[in-house]
Amino acid sequence: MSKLRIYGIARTRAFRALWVAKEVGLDYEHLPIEIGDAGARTPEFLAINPNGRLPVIVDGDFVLFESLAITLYLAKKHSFDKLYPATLEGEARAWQWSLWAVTEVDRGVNIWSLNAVRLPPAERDAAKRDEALKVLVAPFKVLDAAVAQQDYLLGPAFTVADLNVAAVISRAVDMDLSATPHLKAWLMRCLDRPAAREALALKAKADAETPADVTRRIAKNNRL
Ligand SMILES: N[C@@H](CCC(=O)N[C@@H](CS)C(=O)NCC(=O)O)C(=O)O
Repeated sequence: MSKLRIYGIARTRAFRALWVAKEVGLDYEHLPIEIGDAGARTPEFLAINPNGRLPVIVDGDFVLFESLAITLYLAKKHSFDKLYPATLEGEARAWQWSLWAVTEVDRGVNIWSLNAVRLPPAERDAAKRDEALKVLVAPFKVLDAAVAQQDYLLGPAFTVADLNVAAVISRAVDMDLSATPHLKAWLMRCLDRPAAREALALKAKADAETPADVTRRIAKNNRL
């Protein structure tokens, strides 16, 4: 059977799939394709993921898009009862935190990061940046409280719930997180894992090589 294929340059949400693949020690092939007409919008790519978005995985005959569906699938398949909770309630909590991350904090962290760090300085919108920080105050307090009394979201052990939330807010490491010290310590714990560091190194390299025009397109296409 062919190796698992992960499509998407590590600067994108493909980072999440790369992290989980490294976390569970998979032998995979990474196809670091870019967003847009020359990458995720080519007819060949659209035949795999009609959304024209990254990431997508191909695992044998099985094709899956949505980054957090990918992390949950790979964790369940390759690390059941370790990275992936074995109990019904544990699994539901992992889903809860994953859906929470996508709905409550994904967009805010992205808007903040583009307008605080990634767009060329003259093109950053301070109003959007400040609004994003305001939107994040309440959910970040929720996350801070969730990890105030325990090391990880589901208890003493790192699970896919932590991986998903930490991956979604990974760019928040550049924020001032002093108002949420438990969140900050938890995020550093998650991102300091060897698998996370490897995936983050790929992401940092891709960030450094991303032309300003692509960053502008990300902001425009996604209305960030
Ligand atoms: N909810 C999707 C979002 C995927 C997504 O929007 N990916 C971005 C890159 S991070 C993309 O491919 N954008 C295409 C574009 O900007 O044209 C997921 O989590 O996988």
